[in-house]
Amino acid sequence: MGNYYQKEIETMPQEQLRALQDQRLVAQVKHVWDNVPYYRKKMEEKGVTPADIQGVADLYKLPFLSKDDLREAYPYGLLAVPKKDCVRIHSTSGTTGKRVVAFYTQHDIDLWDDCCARAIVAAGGTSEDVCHIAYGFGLFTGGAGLNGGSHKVGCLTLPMSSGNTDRQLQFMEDLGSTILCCTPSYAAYLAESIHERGLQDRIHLKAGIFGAEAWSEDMRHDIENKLGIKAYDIYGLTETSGPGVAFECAEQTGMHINEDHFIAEIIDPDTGEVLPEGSKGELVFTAITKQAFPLLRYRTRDICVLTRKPCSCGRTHVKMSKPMGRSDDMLIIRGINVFPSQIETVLLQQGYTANYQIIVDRVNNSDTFEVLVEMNPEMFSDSLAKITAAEKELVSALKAMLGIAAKVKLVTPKSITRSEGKAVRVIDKRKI
Ligand code: DLL
Repeated sequence: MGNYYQKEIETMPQEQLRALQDQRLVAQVKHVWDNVPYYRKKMEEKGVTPADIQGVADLYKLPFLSKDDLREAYPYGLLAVPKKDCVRIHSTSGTTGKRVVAFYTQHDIDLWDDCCARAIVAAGGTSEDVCHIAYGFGLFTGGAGLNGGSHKVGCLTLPMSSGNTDRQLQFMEDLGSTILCCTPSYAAYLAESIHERGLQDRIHLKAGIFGAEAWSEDMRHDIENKLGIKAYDIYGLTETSGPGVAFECAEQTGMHINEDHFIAEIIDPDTGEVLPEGSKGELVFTAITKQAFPLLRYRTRDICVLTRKPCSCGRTHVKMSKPMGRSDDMLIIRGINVFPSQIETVLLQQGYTANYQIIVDRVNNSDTFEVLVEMNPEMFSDSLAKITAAEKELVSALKAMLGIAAKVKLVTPKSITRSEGKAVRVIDKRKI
């Protein structure tokens, strides 16, 4: 069965796993009740106390947490340990520009690294491998998470970060990278660059661990064929530590959720009702081992399906499908989370109206991102140079808010079609 990392836990019989979750959940609810007044108040409002939670079967009694709670409690309101016990912060964009901030103790980092190590091992990684990490390093969790996991597996780790394709390819060739970790769109771009430069014979990759954004089976096959590798999906979100909440094994029919650390539920996004296994709905996570930022019943807004069908790899942990969409309006463009409301905030701050349209497409496996903005009537007679300068200003303001570059086009007033119902702010042409 290959080289298993933490095999005992990953192949634990389901009843035993459930008992472990029961015990960890009870302790976690107490920890949160004792240390997070914000969540305690939510529990009190729902008339629930820790005594009501004896195990996973009682989970439904707890209140949900959402991105709005994170915004309300920003920055320290959900912290469950003294600040002095935290060693790291990661962050991602929030709904109106306020960032989501996640905190980690050293123990949290250690468990997170374990989760990422499992993903690397499931992709065939061993201490013989050279693990090339081209996810961004910094506030984004991708680089740090896979870096920690790679160390645990004992791979020779290359913390490349993203960008600078020439250097990526040079190191990949010179150092003999065997596992590539990055977003699927960057993997596709690297694959194309390798072909354009005729480097196929000098690259020795065998596997890729790609996630942080949606990617189709077609895209998987394209990357696999171009790079001569097996491409594995990996899932996670900043709020639950980062990548490694779930990962694919060689069967490639969904991602095993690390159930010793996270309890997964599927709910109806409209009513909040818990749905039976196999139903399509919103994924909700309860973190049962995290110390610093232990979110209970956190609504991910990702729509997917869970299955407990036995897997040929021997792992017993539940599998989630690839996310099939979102129950909110968040877009993921080149791996970055973008909310239309953030764009609106920038436009209003800069004196424009809220008449805009976001056009996203995928050309040559890379996302394009354009924002059409109606100019104000007084700008209509401005010179081309003045309009170009205004567009440039908007490009920088949007970049500062979103952390990603958009193409901005100022269009004539009233030229963006008005809708009779909800405004059509986003045209997403990507087929994923
Ligand atoms: O994207 C963490 C991550 C880094 C995952 C590297 C995998 C690899 P956030 O920036 O907080 O965290 O974005 C989380 O990204 O709710 C999903 O909507 C989406 N997402 C993450 N992984 C996948 C995936 C990281 N494999 C949000 N497929 C999540 C589709 C994904 N969507």
